[in-house]
Amino acid sequence: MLEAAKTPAAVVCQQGLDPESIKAHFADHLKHTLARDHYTATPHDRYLALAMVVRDRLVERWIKTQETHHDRHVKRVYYLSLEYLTGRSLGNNVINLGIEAAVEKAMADLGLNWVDLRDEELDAGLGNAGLGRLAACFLESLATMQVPAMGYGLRYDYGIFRQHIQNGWQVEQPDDWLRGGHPWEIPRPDYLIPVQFEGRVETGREGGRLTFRWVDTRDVLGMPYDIPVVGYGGQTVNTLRLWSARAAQEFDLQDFDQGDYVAAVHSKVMAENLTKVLYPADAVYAGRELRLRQEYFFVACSLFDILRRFKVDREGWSELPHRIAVQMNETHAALAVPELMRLLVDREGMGWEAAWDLVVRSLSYTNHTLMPEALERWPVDMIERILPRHLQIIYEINRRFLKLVADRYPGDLERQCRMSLIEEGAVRQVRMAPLAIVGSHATNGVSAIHSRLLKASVAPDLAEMYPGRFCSVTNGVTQRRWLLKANPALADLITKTIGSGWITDLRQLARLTPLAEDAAFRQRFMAVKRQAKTVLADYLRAKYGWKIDPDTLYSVLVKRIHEYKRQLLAVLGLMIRYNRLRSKAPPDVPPRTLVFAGKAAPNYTMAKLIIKLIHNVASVINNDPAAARLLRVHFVPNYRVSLAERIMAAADLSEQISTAGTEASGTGCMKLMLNGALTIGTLDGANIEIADEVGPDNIFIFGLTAEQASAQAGRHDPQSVYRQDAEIREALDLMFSGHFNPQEPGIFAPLRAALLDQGDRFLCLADLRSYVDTQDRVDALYRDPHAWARKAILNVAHSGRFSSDRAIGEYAREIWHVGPCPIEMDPVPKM
Ligand code: 26W
Repeated sequence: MLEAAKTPAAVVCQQGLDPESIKAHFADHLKHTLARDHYTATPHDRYLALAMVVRDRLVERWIKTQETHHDRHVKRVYYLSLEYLTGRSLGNNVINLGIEAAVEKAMADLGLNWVDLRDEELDAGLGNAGLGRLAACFLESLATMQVPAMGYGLRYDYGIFRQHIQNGWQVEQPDDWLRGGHPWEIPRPDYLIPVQFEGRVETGREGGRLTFRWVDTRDVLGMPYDIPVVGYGGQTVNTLRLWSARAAQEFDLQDFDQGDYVAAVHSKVMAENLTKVLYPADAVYAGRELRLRQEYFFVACSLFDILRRFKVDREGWSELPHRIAVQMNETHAALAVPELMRLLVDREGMGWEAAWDLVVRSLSYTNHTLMPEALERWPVDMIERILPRHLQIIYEINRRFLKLVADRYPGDLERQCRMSLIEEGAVRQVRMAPLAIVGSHATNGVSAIHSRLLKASVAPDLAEMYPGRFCSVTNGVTQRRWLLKANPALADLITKTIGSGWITDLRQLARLTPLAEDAAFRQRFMAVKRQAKTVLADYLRAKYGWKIDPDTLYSVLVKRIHEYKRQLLAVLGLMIRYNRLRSKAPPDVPPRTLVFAGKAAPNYTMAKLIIKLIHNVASVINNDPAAARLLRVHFVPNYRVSLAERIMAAADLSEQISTAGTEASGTGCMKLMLNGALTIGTLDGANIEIADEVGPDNIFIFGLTAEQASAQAGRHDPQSVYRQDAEIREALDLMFSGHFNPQEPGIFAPLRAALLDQGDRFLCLADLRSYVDTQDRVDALYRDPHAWARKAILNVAHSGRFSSDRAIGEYAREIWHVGPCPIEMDPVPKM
C-alpha cells in the first residue's frame, strides 16, 4: 500500500526511515535499552523495541514543532479533558510517519510479523466512552491540520476496568495498563507543579486593595508525562501532557522516627491515590470527593503550566486571549473558571473586571450530555472544605452574574432563583454547567439536535441572555485510525479508485458516488467487506472458539451499556425474531449475526442486568436448532478501542437506537458508516445528520422523534402496547417466562418492572413495533446483494462530513480563532 519511492531515497535514509536503519536501531534498542538477546526477548520486548525506534523518529519532528510554535508566538489550543481513549499508538504513529512499508519490510527481514508486533500493545484506556475517544480523535486531527495544540489530562495508573464475563455477568478487573512499560511517554520532573488543597483563606489589605492568601494547605505535586501526537504526514507533532500525583513529602520524619511506618507514608499514599484510577462512571454523576479532587488537581496543574508558558514571552496580560484558547471538555474541567480567576486576581494582582474579561475570552465549553443525572453539581460544603478560596470566587461570580440578571430582568425574582449558579435545597450545590457557560465565551453541543435541545432544555435562560455564546459543532472521527488503519483493504480499494486525497480531505469520498452504480465496483466492494467479516470471525474463533459465518448479516450494537441507548430494545426485537423462527411457519429471512459489546458502569445494576440478559438469550438461541441456522447472538467482552477497530470494519448494519433526544451525538455511528455499514436508527444525535447526508433511501430510520418522545413523558402506556400487540406480548412473555434463566429464577424481574410497571422511561415498547418492522425492511434489502452494496457504497461516499478534521476546522474558526502553523520539515513518504 505504501509507495516509499516518492520520497527521495537520500531523505528517507537520512531520517532513518528506511528498512535498514529501522532494523539496526531495533536491534540496538532490544539489546541496549531492554538488555535482551535473541533468546530472552518476548514478543512484548520486541513491540517495545520497535515502539522506541518509532519514537526516536518522532522526536526530531516533535522538537522542531515545539521550537517553531515558540519562535512564532503562536496562539495555542489547550484541550482540557479528564479522558483520552487513545487505544494503541504504534500502528497509527507508523502510518502518520509514512513508514508502514519500511517497518513491515524491516520486521519481515528479521523473521517477525509487523502486525503481530503492533497488536502486542496494550490499549491506553484513559477514558470511559465517546467523550474520551472524541478527545483522542481531536488531538490527532489538530496535529494533522498543523494547529498548535496541547492536550491536558490525567495519567491514571489504572484506566477503564477490564470487563470479564462470568456466567453472563460483568466482572470488573483492574486495568494495569502500565505494567509492561509505556514507551510513548516522557516524564518531565523539571516541570513539577505544586497544587494546594484544603486550608483556609486569610484576608488582608495591600495599598487599599483586598488580598486573599490561601494558607495552611495540604499540597500535592503534579508530575507531567508528555506523549507525542503526530499528525498525518509527520509535519506537526503536538503534545499530550498527562499529570500524575506525587506526594509533596515522601514521608513524615517524625512518625518515621517514632517507628510508625504506616503513619509515616500515609500522606504519600493519600496524595498518590489522586491519579490512581479513572472514575468508571458514564453519564451518571457520582458526586464523590475524590473525583472533585481529581478535577481540581488536573485543572490547577494545567492552568499553572499554561500561564507559565504564556509568561515566557513577557507579553502583557491583555494578550492572553490571543495566545491561548482553553477548551473545557465537559464540566469535568469547569473549575478552570474559578481557578483562572484565582491565578489572575490573587497571584497576578489583577482587578476583578479585567481578570473576568480575560477568563471569559480565553475559555470555551463543550457539553456532551443532557441527561439530568449526568450534570455535575458539587455540594457547597465539599467545595468549601477542599477549595475554600474557590468557593469565595464562585460566590463572587454568582453575585455579579445575578446582578446582571436583575438589571436585565428587573423584578423577575423567579428567574434570578432559576439562574443562580448555586442550587438551593437540602444540600446546596454549585451547578457546574451554568458556571462553565457564564465563565466562557462559547458553549457548544456536539450535534445539531443536541445543541438545539441544550438551549431549549438545560439552559433556556442563559441562551436567552447570551444568545451569541451558543453554537454547535457536530462530532467527527479521524479517518486515519477508523478507515486507513482499521480497514486496510477498504482503504486500499478507495485509494486505488479515487486516489489518496481522502486521507486528509474526507469529503473526497463523494467521488465514489457514481461507482455505486457500477456492478464491477460493487462486487469488489462487497469482496472487501466479506474479507473484513472473515478477519473478525477468525479473530473471535481463535479467542473464544465461536463459529461465526461471514456469509451472515453482521448487525452490531457496540457502545456503553445504558438504558437510554436501549440495548434492551434490541433484545426485544431479537425475541420477536426468535419467536418467529420457532413458529410453525418460520419466515425465510437472511441469516444474521448480532454482535453486542460494551461496558456497564460498575454500580449501574440495570445495565449489568442487561448484559446478563444478552448472555442468557444468546446461549439459548445459539443452541436452539430451530433458530441457530438463521440467528446467532454474541456479546464480545471488554469493548475497547482496539476491539472497536476490528468490529467497525466488519459490520453490515449499525444499530443506533437510543430514545430520540437522549444521545448527544454518538461517534460509533460515524465509524460504522465510514466503513460501509448501513444504519438502523432513531432520529437522534448524529443519526439525523447521517440521514441528511446519505438521504432517506439509504438509511433505516424508525421510531418516535425527540418531540414525540418528550410528549410521551407521563403519557406512554406500556401495558396497552402489551395488550394490543400480540407479537410484543409473546416476546415479553417469553423473555420473562424463565425460558432464558431456568437455573436463576426471577433474576430479570427488575427489567420487566422497568418496562411494564414503571412507565418504560426510555420508551422501548413505544418504539418496538416500528423497530421490528424496520428490521424486516433491512432483511428484504439484504436479500438483494447489489441493492445492499449500492447503499453501502453510498454510505461511505457520504460520510465525508463526519471527519474530526471538519469538526476541528469549525472549532478553530468559530470558537478558538486559531489557524495552522506549518512546520518546515522534510516530508515523510506518502501513502
Ligand atoms: C460524571 C461522570 C461522567 C463521565 C462521562 C459524566 C458524563 C460522561 C460523558 C457524558 C460520557 C460520554 O462519553 N458522552 C458521550 O460523548 C460523546 C462525544 O461527544 C457523544 O458522541 C455521546 O453521544 C455522549 O454520550
